[in-house]
This record gives sequence, structure tokens and C-alpha cells, in this order.
Amino acid sequence: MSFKMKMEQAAKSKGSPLVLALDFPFEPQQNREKLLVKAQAVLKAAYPYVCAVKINHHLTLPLGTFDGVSQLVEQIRGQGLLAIMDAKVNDIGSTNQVIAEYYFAAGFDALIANPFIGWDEGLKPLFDVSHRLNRGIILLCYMSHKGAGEGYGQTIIDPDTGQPTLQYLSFARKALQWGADGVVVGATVPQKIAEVKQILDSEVAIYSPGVGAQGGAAETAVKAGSDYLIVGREITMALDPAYAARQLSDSIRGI
Ligand code: BMP
Repeated sequence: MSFKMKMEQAAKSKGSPLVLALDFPFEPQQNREKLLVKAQAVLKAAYPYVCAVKINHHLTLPLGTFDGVSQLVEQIRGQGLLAIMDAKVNDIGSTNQVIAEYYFAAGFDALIANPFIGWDEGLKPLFDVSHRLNRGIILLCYMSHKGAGEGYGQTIIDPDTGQPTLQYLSFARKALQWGADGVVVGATVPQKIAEVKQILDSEVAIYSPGVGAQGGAAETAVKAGSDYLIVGREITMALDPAYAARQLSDSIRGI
């Protein structure tokens, strides 16, 4: 079964399209053990209300991929959730392949990658290894931060048609053509979610970070066409992460 289908099943069985971004602020060296314990506790509290967990450098840097993080990945998968590594893979193909092989060996179900690197000798080796190991690739399409427009929002000349087009719409079309499992479009730009949805329909899922701490609204993003919401600080920094995750999940149920 493809990663895209596994996500659909997990979201259905959990009754939630939330992807927990398991991010925490910097901890000095002596507190690494404490950081792992905190991450495990938040995961345990929030897991009934999410369908997947996204891990970023916030945890791989201090805990190490094959030490602390692989323990978390085991906990994530043991609870019936999918594990996504937000590496934003962004290098030449042979390097991307090694990055992917390590993260997939650590148990991750999918990787996030940057489409600016292009296909030949860039993304293709990454897609090849993910297909070989039956894992998923999610591509950035339009990021959630204010400066995203400088890259993803540029007007470019489409090499196929010779016509001007927007970079993020071109990335959406490429995600479809390349068979990506998902794209990232910020919850902070609901109009762009709707435009990308028009291109992708249900073929490629839309993942939207930026809810809460970055100013995006969960309900607006879902109404615009997001399939999954990626949420970090709103849950991880809450006094009661289980309550925060449940509230958020309830707020979008049935939309
Ligand atoms: P938060 O909900 O705390 O803002 O976290 C969002 C998470 O999603 C972070 O891990 C961030 O690195 C990631 N992210 C994002 O915020 N915007 C993007 O466009 C792409 C991301 O991966």
C-alpha cells in the first residue's frame, strides 16, 4: 500500500487529519535525556487525536537519528501512526539517496523534500529509493512563512509552454506528474491551498503547517482544501497537550 493510502487509512481510523509536529525549543546538552522524556510524554498524550507525527531537526540534532529518534519512531508506529521526517531534502541525487536510505532505515514512512532541486539527478533518485522501499515523498509547494513568496511565489516561464506561470502552481503540476504522495502548502495562505487543490484534486494530498503559532486557522485551511494539518507548538507547548490536540481535532471534525 502506498504512503498516501496509509495516511488516508490512519486519518480515517483515528478520525483526525492532524499531523503532530513533535518540535521543542533548544535544550542545553545536559538536558537531552529530559528532551526525549518530554517528547515521549507529549506523544503519549496527543496520539489519540493525530494520524501521523512529523519529526524535524529539533529532535534529530540533539537526540541522534539512530538513538533517541528511532525510539520515538518505534513508539509512533507502535501506536498505529505514521512517521514523517521533515528533512526538506535538498541536495544532488546521490546525496539525497543516502539521506533517504538512512531515514528509511531508522523507520520513517515518508520524507519531505524540496522541489527546487529539480528531477534529473535531484529528486529522481529520491523517488526511486522511496518506491523501492515502499515509502512516501512529500514536496514543498508553498511554505507557510512570510518570505515564502520570494521563491515559491515567483512568476516563472514554464519551459513546456513558454508561458508565464507561478512557481507554486508549476510545483503542484510537477508533484502530480512525478507521483508525489503529498505537497506542503501553508495554512497561512488558504487562497493558495484552493488553487493547488484545483490542480491536485484527490491525486496528491495537501499538508498544511502554520496553524496557531504562525497565525493560520485550522478551519479555513480545511475548507480551502487541506487534507492534513501539521501542528507543532499549539500542541507541544500547551500546558495540556492532550486537551489542545483534542480541541483542534474536534474543531475540524465534519468539515
Ligand atoms: P508550528 O505549528 O509550531 O508552527 O510548527 C510547524 C512545523 O512545520 C515546524 O516543524 C516547521 O518547521 C514545519 N513547516 C512549516 O512550519 N512551514 C512550512 O512551510 C513547512 C514546514 O515543514
